[in-house]
Amino acid sequence: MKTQIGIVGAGPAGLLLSHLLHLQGIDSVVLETRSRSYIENRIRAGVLEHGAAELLRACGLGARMDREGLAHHGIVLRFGGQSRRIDFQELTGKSVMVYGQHEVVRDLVAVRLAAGGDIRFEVSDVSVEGHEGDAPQIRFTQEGVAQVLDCDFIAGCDGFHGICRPSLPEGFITEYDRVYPFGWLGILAEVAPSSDELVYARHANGFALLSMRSPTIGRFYLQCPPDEDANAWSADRIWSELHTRLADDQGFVLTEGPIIQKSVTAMRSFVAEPMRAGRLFLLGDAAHIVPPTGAKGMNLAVGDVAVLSQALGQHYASRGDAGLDDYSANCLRRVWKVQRFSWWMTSMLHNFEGAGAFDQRVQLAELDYVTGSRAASTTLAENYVGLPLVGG
Ligand code: RFL
Ligand code: PHB
Repeated sequence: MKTQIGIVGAGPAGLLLSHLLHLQGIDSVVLETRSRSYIENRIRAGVLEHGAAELLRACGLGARMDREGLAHHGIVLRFGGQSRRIDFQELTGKSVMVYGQHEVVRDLVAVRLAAGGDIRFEVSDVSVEGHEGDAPQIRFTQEGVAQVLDCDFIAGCDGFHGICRPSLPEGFITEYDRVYPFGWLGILAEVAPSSDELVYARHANGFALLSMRSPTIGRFYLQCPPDEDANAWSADRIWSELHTRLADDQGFVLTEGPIIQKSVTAMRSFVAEPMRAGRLFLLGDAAHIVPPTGAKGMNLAVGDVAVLSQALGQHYASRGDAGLDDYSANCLRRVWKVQRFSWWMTSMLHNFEGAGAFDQRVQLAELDYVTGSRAASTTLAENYVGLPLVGG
C-alpha cells in the first residue's frame, strides 16, 4: 500500500492535516488505534481560538460550528469575591468559539469520509521506520492482517502517549517538562450554563472553571490532587465545591443538574525539540502539551497542521522545501509563547500547596492588576483569542 503522507493518529491534528492536504490534491492515509465511535465521543478541549475557527471556516468546516458553537467575546476572572470581565472584542477586535473538540473531530471524520478519504480505525501494532532515509514506512495490523504503508513523509499525530516520538533515535530530541502538583476533575452536566461566559475562579480551596458545551450542557473543572480517583467525588461533593469556589459577592447563582461524566486529568507542560526528524514530523500533543488553563491544547495542534500543510503544499507544487526545513523552528516559536501563556494562567489561578501568605497576596495582586490595567488585560486577551496560527 502506498500514499504520499502517512498520518498516525485521528485526533484533531491528524484529521485536519488529512483534510487540508486533500484540498491541495495531496493523498494521505490516517491510521488510528481507537474506534470511530470512541474518538467521536471523547470529551476534551472546548475552546477554539479566533484563527483556528477562521481556518475551519476557510476549509469548509464552518457551517455546523457557526450554527451550534457559541461565540464568546470575553471571559470572567473571579477572585476574592469579585468578578472581573476581560472583554476580548473591545481589546482585540476578536472572539473565541466554544465548540467541543469531539464536534470538530466528528466534522472532520464526516468530511474526509464523504471525500473518499482513507481512515483506518482500530488498527494495532503501529510502528514507523525508514524516516531517516528516503523511504519511510508505517507497519500496522488491521483485522489480524499485517500491512505496510509506504509513504513520502510520516506525520506523527498520535498524541502524547503515541509511538512516533519514542521512535526517534535516542538523544535526538530534547524534552522540556514541568509537572504540576495538581490535576483537574472534569465534569459534564445536563444543565444550562449559569453564566454567558466562561468563569475562571481562583479560590483558597483551589481553582474552578465554569465552561459549557451547549445551551443545555455545562462543563466544569475543579482543581484536585493529580492522582485523584474521580469516584471519590459524589455529585453532592462536586456541587458543594463548585458553589464554594465559584461564589462571588455580586449575587452569582450556580444552577445544578445531573452529572453525566467525570474524569481526572493530570497537568503538565511538555515540549519536544525539534519537531522533525528526517521525513517524520511531530504535530500536536505528540510534540507538546500544555496545562488546560489557557484552553490551548487543540489550538496548538491546529497551528502545527497549518504550518505543515502549507509546507507540504509547497513541496508537492515544486516550490521548494524551505517550509519543510523551517517547520520545527516556525512551530516552536509559537509553541513556546503558548507554553508561557498556559503556565502563566495556571500559576495565577491555582492553589499551590505550601504557598505562603505572601505568595497568595501576590497572586491576588496579579489578578487585580491583570483585570484593572488595560495593557495587562490586552496581554491576556491577545493570547487567549490566539496569536497568528502561522508565524505567531
Ligand atoms: P490527540 O487528540 O490525543 O489524538 C491522537 C490520536 O492518536 C491516536 N493514537 C494512535 N493512533 C495510531 N497508532 C498509535 N500508536 C496511536 N497512539 C495514539 C489516539 O487514539 C488519538 O486518537 O492529539 P492531537 O490530535 O494532537 O490533539 C491535541 C488535543 O487532543 C489536546 O491538546 C487537548 O485535547 C488537550 N486536552 C485538553 N485541552 C483543553 O484545552 N481543554 C481540556 O479540557 C482538555 N482536556 C486534554 C483534555 C487532553 C487529554 N489527554 C491527552 C489525556 C483531557 C485529556 C484526557
Ligand atoms: C472546556 O470547556 O473544556 C475548557 C474551556 C476552557 C479551558 C479549558 C477547558 O481553559
